[in-house]
Parts: sequence; C-alpha cells; structure tokens
Amino acid sequence: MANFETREVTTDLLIVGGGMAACGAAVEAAYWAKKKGLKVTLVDKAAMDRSGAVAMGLSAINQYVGLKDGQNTLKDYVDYVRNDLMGITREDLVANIARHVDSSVHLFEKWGLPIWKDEKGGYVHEGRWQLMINGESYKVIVAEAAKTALGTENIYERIFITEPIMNDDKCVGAVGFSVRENVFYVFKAKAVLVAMGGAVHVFKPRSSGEGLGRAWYPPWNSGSSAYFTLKAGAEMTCQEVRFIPVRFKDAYGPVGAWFLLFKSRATNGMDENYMETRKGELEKWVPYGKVKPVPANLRNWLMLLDVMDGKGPIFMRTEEAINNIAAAYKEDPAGYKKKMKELETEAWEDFLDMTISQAILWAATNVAPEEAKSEIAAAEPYFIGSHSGASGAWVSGPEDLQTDATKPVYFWGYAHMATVPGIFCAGDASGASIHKFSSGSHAEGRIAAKEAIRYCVDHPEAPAVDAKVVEELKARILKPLDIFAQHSKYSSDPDIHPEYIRPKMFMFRLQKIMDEYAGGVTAQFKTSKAQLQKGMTLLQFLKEDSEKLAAEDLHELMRCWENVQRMWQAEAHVRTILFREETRWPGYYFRTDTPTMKEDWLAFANITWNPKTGEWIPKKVPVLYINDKL
Ligand code: SFD
Ligand code: AMP
Repeated sequence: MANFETREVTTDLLIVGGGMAACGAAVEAAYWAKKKGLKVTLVDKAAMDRSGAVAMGLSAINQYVGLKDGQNTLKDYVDYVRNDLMGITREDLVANIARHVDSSVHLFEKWGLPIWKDEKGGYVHEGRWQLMINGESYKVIVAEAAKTALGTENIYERIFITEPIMNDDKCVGAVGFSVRENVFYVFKAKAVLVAMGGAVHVFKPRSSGEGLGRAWYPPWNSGSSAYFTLKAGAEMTCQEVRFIPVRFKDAYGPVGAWFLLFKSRATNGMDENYMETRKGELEKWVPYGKVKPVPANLRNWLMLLDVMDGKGPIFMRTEEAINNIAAAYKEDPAGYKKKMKELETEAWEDFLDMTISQAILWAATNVAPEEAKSEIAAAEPYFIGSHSGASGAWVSGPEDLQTDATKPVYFWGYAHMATVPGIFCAGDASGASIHKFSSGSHAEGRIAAKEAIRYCVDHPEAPAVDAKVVEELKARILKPLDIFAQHSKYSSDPDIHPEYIRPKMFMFRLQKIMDEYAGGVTAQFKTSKAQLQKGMTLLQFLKEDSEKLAAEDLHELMRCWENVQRMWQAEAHVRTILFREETRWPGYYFRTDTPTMKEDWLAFANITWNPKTGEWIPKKVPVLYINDKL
C-alpha cells in the first residue's frame, strides 16, 4: 500500500466544507462552543478564501426578506418558494431559514461587503428578494469572519473528505486525505456538519475541448455532500430534482440581473417572446402555471418548446433593455450619455463580479451589450439544494414551526439534522428548501451549527472509532494509487489500459450515460422508464469498473473519489426519477411516458441507501403545509 502517514484529530463538532454554509456554521458554532467548552474543527478540500460556489464572487445576494422593515412577510417568501418548486417544498425549513437570513446579510455588510445603496440609503434591489452587491471579494470577506471566529489552528485546508466513519448507525467522524502531502486524516467527532456543496459534471456539459472545465456551478463541487450522507445511510430527498439554469451561452453568465434589474426580454430567432407566444402552455401546469413569477422550470420549458421547434437561437435583448432604461434621459444629452455609461458599467460588472469568463467571452467576441443582443441557452443539469434545485438530505425541521400534522413527519429532535443522528446538513447539502442561495446557505449553516453544538452537549460520550474500520477505509481510499503504481508500466500509453481506468475517462463515461439516458442536453432533457432502465444497467457496469480507478498522484486520487461521488449522485437521481411516475418540472426534465403532473404525486420522493444490505429504498412522503404557523 502507498506510504501514507495517518494523522488523527479529535474534536467535538466537525464541519466538513468551507463554503457559504460552512462559514456560517463556523461563526455560530465558535460562539456556542466557547460558552460550552467545546472544540470545533473545519475541513475544506480547497482554501476557504476562494473555495466553493462563491469563489469568483457574486453580483447579488439572492435571498433577503426584509422582515424587520416590513418589506415582506415570512408567508410571502414561503409562498414564493413553494410555487417555484411546483408545490414540493418543506415549508418549515424554508421559513426557518427565511426568518434568519436577513441577519446574515447584515453581518456581511458589517464585515465589509459593499451592498448597493439608493439615494435614501436603502438597499438597491435587483428583484423583490435580491440585493445588488459589489461582490468580487464576497467569499474572502465571509471566510475571514469564519477563520477569525474559529482560529486557523482549527481549520484544515486542502484535505479531501471522502467518507463518513460509522459505528453501527452512528456517525463518529470522517476520513480524508491531504491533496498536498502523503497524509491520511482521521477526524473523530461527536457531530458532523455536512456542507460540501452540490454536484457538478454529473451530466455531460455543453462545454467541450478547451472549454471543458467551464460550467455554471463550480466544477470542484462533485457531490461530496450527497455521497457522505448517502453512505452514512441518511434518507435523501428530491434526488430527482435537478436545476437547469438558463445562462448566457458558452460562458454561463447568470441572467437574473438582466431579467430583473434591467427588465430585459428574451426572444427567439424570429424575434418572438416565448413568454407571450407560449403562454397557453402554462394552462397545463395549473395551479403553478398561473402564479407570479412563473416558476423557473416553466420559464425554461416555454423557451425549450421554441428550441425544440427549431426556433432558436434564443437571445437576451440586452441592447433593447439598456436603451429602454436610458430613454427616460433622452431630453438631456449629457444625462443620457452618463446613464448609458452607467448601464454599460453595470452590465460588465455583473459578470466581472461572478462569472469573469463571460466578460472575457464578450470582449473576445466584440460584444457591446448596449448595441447587440447576446445568446442564452439552457445549461446541463446540476444537483444543488440551495439555488433553484432541491436535492439533498432529508433533515428535521424546527419544533416551533410544526403543526400537529407535520410534527410526526418533519421533526426529530434537532433542526437541520439528517435521519442519521449527529449528522447535520446545510446549504446545498440539505434538501427540499430551495432559494437559499449564498445568504440563506450561510443562515442555514448558522442554524444547523447551533443545533449541532446542542447535540454535542446532550451527547457528551467520546466518539467510538474502530481502528479496524479506519484501516479498511484507508486501504480502500488509497487503492487507486496502488493500481496505477502496479500496472502503469505495462502499457505504452498510461491513459489506455486493460487493468485500470483513469478518473477523467471514468467521468466521460458517467456523463455520457447521464446525458443520453437520464435526460441531459443531448436528449433535450427528456427521458422515460425504458431510457432510465437502460441507464441503470450501464451505471451498474460503471460501478463495477470504479474498483479499477487508478491515480498517478494525490491530485488524481482526489479526481478518482470526486467521480465516485458523482456516480452515487447519478444513481440516486436515476432511481428517484424512476420512482416519481409523473412529470412535475418540465424545463428541468420531462418524462415522455408520464408527461403530466399527477395529483397523487404532490409528495416528496425520498430515497435511502442501506449500508448493511446495499439496497436502495425509495419512499413517498406527504407534502404538508404549515399555513397557520406563518
Ligand atoms: O447569479 C469539500 N449563487 C448565488 N447566490 C446568491 O446569493 N446570489 C447570486 O448571484 C448567485 N448566483 C450564483 C451562485 C453560484 C454561482 C457558482 C454563480 C452564480 C456563478 C449560489 C450560491 O453561491 C450558493 O447557493 C452557495 O454558495 C451554496 O453554499 P454551500 O456552502 O452549500 O456550497 P459552497 O459555497 O459551494 O461550498 C462548498 C464547500 O465544500 C468544499 N468541499 N471540502 C472537503 N472535502 C470535500 N470532499 C469537499 N467537496 C467540496 C468546497 O471547497 C467548499 O468550501 S446566480 O446564478 O443566481
Ligand atoms: P439567476 O441569475 O438566473 O440565477 O437568477 C437570480 C435570481 O433571479 C434568482 O432568485 C432567480 O430565481 C431570479 N430570476 C431570474 N430570472 C427571473 C425571471 N425571469 N423572473 C423572476 N425571477 C427571476
């Protein structure tokens, strides 16, 4: 076996991940842990300053409720979220995050994040729930607060967390390895807070060749959260819900600022606005087809109908939107010139703040947004619990927001704890509570961390880690290095080998299966029982071959495990789409054999992998609303 030192770290609360949710968790956990004399440790696969989805920064904070200012009520937000996900929402979780999110935003501002202000000193809104920020350094600012709260001696960077350590049905820590030195890490903990983000590159991306790594969501988030909770035996929810973002084509610049702040239209190749010409289609998806704003998946669907009819390309009418806003200044030439300059600057900054590659692509292709429209397209599917997707672990809600009907189903002791005792989840890691975005993920991290500390206090027993289990995990995790060392010399081309498969090739195989059989870009987001069953067969062969993954170095070892994690996310997805025998989210995926929404499927499709038997157990769970609590 490869020569690796084993390092053990014993702690009370272990936070895995260093993104928005983990940074929120760190700040809150540090506060409560100090009071209780407990230790908190955080592990990130990268460097916290720029890790996770907010690495490049963001140009908006997408969840701000404005509760204190009376701008909106909790009920307003919950209604919005429920409608946007076609009814499938855990209102208790959404409300719990929504009632705390504003304070996270106020903390960001206190820590130095510039939020746009109007003449009266109020926040500038992009839309009803979204605030404009100068957010290039957003993550650095949020990470700095987390690092200060926790102390750098309690933070481990560039350690890839691979597996949970289980003792019977209890999680007692996590193992991982350094991506810089030959060290295998064993973290023993009383509670683990999972915040390792969502999953990107499970499906074949539109990008190819030189552009391959380009995606909307961060390619380094590989499904570690879903894998961790699945392998621990936790119940998962909404695994069938993927998010298909509409983005500026080829560099994935977000569209929110254009639609909401600049009030832009999108039109097809014939200059038709699909939101108007396809309006009739919305009738088929009532009641959600009738709500305002039109749910994200239905907006996608109307656009896709045009694309499928050959009416593309689809364009964001940037030139029209900018000129419409500036038109109010036409009488005053100097004012008009100034306004046009201001709008041009805002348009570029939107991308420079969060998707720099889109600004580079615009520059490279001589785009002046005030003069010419830009192409947009539906991107490949992503698995995220924080933006407009809902996949993640099934977690307990808070006690005070339960009704008599919801309490037995949605509450089991500690808010945002998974069904495995001691595992807490936040951000992309927790499911059925969409529209958290960066701020809500931070807030959920804080909520979950406070509860996790309470759990540590209530369960003071030291984590019982079986040394034999750790040795087995170590051997299994390092195996790809051994396979490469043993066999690479026996072939003239180390990439093509009868004895092993390298992680990049493995990823291509996974992506091809998902793309063609599970409704990716190539299949125009359509699938069916027969397609999914064929996909499942191919996934099982892939799983067999995962035993033969080979790694030349530490970096590739990480790539091996990232792709195993993606494969588990893929399997949970395919199994759950199969289980839900209806189409609820056209525009995210369309099941051609069950093309309509069904009343008896106003329910969660949950799924659990049984660590003892290896069985996957799907389960229908009722959707229950908490109206009288809001
Ligand atoms: O415009 C391991 N998001 C937006 N949110 C907003 O509020 N406003 C926006 O403007 C947003 N937009 C946007 C967004 C994201 C991206 C990529 C773009 C644009 C281009 C969404 C938010 O960023 C998102 O909701 C939150 O960041 C989610 O938080 P969290 O904590 O669930 O995930 P993370 O921040 O990605 O952090 C994950 C962490 O886990 C680490 N990690 N660590 C150890 N071991 C492993 N195996 C690990 N695997 C991962 C990561 O390093 C990271 O630290 S817009 O499109 O709407
Ligand atoms: P995006 O840039 O697509 O991630 O969107 C950012 C925010 O704006 C999210 O809260 C979206 O739900 C919202 N949004 C984007 N486009 C629209 C639209 N056409 N109508 C309503 N909300 C939108």
